[in-house]
Amino acid sequence: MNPQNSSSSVTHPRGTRARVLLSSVFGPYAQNDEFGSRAINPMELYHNQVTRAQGAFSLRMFHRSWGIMLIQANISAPCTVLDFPTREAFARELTSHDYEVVGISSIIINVGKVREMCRMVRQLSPHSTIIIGGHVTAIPGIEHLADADHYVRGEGISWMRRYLGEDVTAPIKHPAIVSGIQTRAMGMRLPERRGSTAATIIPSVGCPMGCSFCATSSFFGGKGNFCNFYETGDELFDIMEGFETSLGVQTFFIMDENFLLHRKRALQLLARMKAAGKSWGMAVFASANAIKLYTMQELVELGISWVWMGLESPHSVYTKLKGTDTRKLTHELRSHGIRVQGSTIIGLEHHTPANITDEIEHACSHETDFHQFMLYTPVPGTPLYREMKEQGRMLDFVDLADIHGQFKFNFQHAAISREDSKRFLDWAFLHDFECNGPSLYRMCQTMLQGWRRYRDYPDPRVRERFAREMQKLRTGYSAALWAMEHQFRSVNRSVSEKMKALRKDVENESGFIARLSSRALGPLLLWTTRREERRLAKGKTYEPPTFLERTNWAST
Ligand code: B12
Ligand code: SF4
Repeated sequence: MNPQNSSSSVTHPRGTRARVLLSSVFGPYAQNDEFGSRAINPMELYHNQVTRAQGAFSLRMFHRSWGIMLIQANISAPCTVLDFPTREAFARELTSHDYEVVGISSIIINVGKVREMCRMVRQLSPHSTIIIGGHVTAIPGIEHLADADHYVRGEGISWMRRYLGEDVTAPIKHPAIVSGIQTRAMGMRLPERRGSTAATIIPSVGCPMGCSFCATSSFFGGKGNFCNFYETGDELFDIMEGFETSLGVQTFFIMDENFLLHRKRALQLLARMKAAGKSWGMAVFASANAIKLYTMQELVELGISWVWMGLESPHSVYTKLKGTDTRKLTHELRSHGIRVQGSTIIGLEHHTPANITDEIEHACSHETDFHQFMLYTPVPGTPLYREMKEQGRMLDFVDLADIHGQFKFNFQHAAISREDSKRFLDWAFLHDFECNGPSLYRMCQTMLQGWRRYRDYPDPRVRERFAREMQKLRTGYSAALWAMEHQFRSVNRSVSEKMKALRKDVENESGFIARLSSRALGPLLLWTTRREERRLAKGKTYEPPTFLERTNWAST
């Protein structure tokens, strides 16, 4: 239980019989509106903050609101989750059922929507108790911005259980979560076959590293603290095995801010995987110093196929990078078939107009598979925010809806202006794309390296995993390489030549199938890519579908 939670001892008079609606904020998201939606800030992970300069090559997908899904799975009260509603759908749900409790989940930028949703609840379902949870509650004075009854800071499952008079110490049940929804790339929607998309596993929330700018860390207790839902590798193994059966998956997106930091748990999971012959793949977030706790063999045997890692400037002061040559590490990981998603902050304290381009070039020289760039952003609730506030450097006129790290500085930087911050950020994305090519191509490079290195590895689990990846390379990806190579000729000829060489390598390794697929499907993908470029140029955006899920429900 987080001590910052408001009203932590209050319980609802109907206890676990109270009907609960849990909702994320309403859409649409990827367009400018009066509630704080911004075209620049779509409800998409990659297209928002990673591949957004990659045009039709950008990887596009949505992710569900896992916080409310976890809460729903862990209360026994009748509960509805409404995810990505429209305003109309939210109003309809409020009026068509009698909810005693309405919980709204949001991050800071969407506070305008939270305010509107509270107003709607007061009007349409005046007897409901309104609870606001998630990062939005880190805003100082949130009580004056949105009219709720409770503002829940930090971990929400235990708060909700206590509020409903349920057992706070009961084990956490993990809901079955398909990680990405409606994935598209190069103008094509990928088929959503059973098991084709990873399952999300959430072992914990928060991060004990406590970097001063980090909202996730500070929201769950800051340096030295975090909330662990599953302490042991055994628990994780059982959950993963369950989803292998129910969802048909063999890959997992581990949503833990620093999964590899917990070495004992990871190695216990590895031992169970080995004993049961599990050829699973895992995408994880991990800091460079945590990755260094493992040998490459351990990482590969654990099934680590994707690492999201901070690559701050060599001159930064963050302990997560201490003593690590991140370029060497990135190169090494990729040579073992592990895709690297780098994350670089633009506008650190020591950045100036004179050194920032070198720093961005240094970041791009890592040649990661994916690269996220974010503006250095003091976010309410973080130590950095408090520090900037004390120094009188926060720009108080900036709308909260614009504090998402992809627009302009929200504070007075020592050397870089607010306008230039956006220019440097945009250039970073573009430069990475133009120098290194589409992320889809870079992934293919890494997958081939992994397969070549591990195809004869003694552990059959590892061989099987790389063989699965190679199967994708010789079919769909091979066709994508053909199309990328042709489309990229006008952007960067030398990168296009490298794509061609890679495609030839894949074909040489796989023979007829890869050649057939690149020649037959490649031109089709080139056509869909160009069609998508035209659509994007006309302003096409994508929105997630609405989900409505009820549990413990008996209709009235
Ligand atoms: C998945 C994710 C997304 C998904 C969105 C999924 C969705 N449906 O909303 C995508 C990729 C689209 C996304 C986009 C963005 N995101 Co995001 N995202 C995350 C991420 C990685 C995981 C969130 C998660 O599910 N965590 C696990 C769950 C269990 O934790 P939780 O949501 O916090 O929920 C717990 C509590 O908060 C609480 N709780 C939550 N809701 C409720 C509701 C009630 C009623 C109660 C009682 C409690 C409660 O209980 C839960 C269990 O303990 C987090 C980082 C992180 N590790 O949390 C960033 C994070 C939430 N995102 C963030 C940001 C800034 C963004 C973007 C603005 C980024 C950008 N510029 O690209 C955009 C905004 C898009 C938009 N238009 O809204 C910030 C929020 C900062 C802040 N202080 O507000 C975070 C914390 C990352 C960071 N460290 O900066 N994001
Ligand atoms: S290591 Fe990453 S998740 Fe952990 S506090 Fe630092 S920035 Fe946040």
